[in-house]
Amino acid sequence: MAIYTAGVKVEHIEVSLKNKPQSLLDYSPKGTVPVVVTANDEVIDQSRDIMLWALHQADPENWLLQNDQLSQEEMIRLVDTCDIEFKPLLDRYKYFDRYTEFSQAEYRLQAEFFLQLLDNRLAKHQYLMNEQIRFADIAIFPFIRQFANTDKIWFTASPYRNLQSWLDKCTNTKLFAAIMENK
Ligand SMILES: N[C@@H](CCC(=O)N[C@@H](CS)C(=O)NCC(=O)O)C(=O)O
Repeated sequence: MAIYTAGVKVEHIEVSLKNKPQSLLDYSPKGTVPVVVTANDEVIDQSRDIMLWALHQADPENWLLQNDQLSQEEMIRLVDTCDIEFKPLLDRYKYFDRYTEFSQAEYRLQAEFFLQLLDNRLAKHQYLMNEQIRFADIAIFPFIRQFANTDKIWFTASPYRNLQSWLDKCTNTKLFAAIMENK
């Protein structure tokens, strides 16, 4: 979505994760997608960094809050909290049968700190930073979508009302529809 919004041209090569091509592993031995190889042969293999790479080239909707350094830093910290603290708990909640230390409900409870944190922000404005979609919304909502889809009945009945309507807004954007169509 960041690449699309920035209008950066990329050649998109889909790979089979069950049969990873050697060229992928040569560029990025950890073998996960997405990976960007730039015109200067620089390798970027974290989604967050790929988004920043695209938006630093063009940011027509000011997703990076370029005129407000403090908010920009706060936003990047929020995305890092999602990647570093929330995402491992999401994986445990989703694949609880592979992680036997706690039950699925316990993993969910551990992850709820992040739902609450987002819900509190969304009580103040429609999106995570202000009244418009920004980098943080786009970087975080796919993970909340995965979380919600793990047990839809639980998520719908949960007290995170602001988060629920924000997730609806993010998934109902034209941008998301356009990206999913391109897949
Ligand atoms: N931290 C990486 C995670 C990338 C990642 O785990 N990608 C998954 C697909 S969404 C993958 O390639 N899995 C295949 C594998 O681990 O073999 C990022 O943000 O880009």
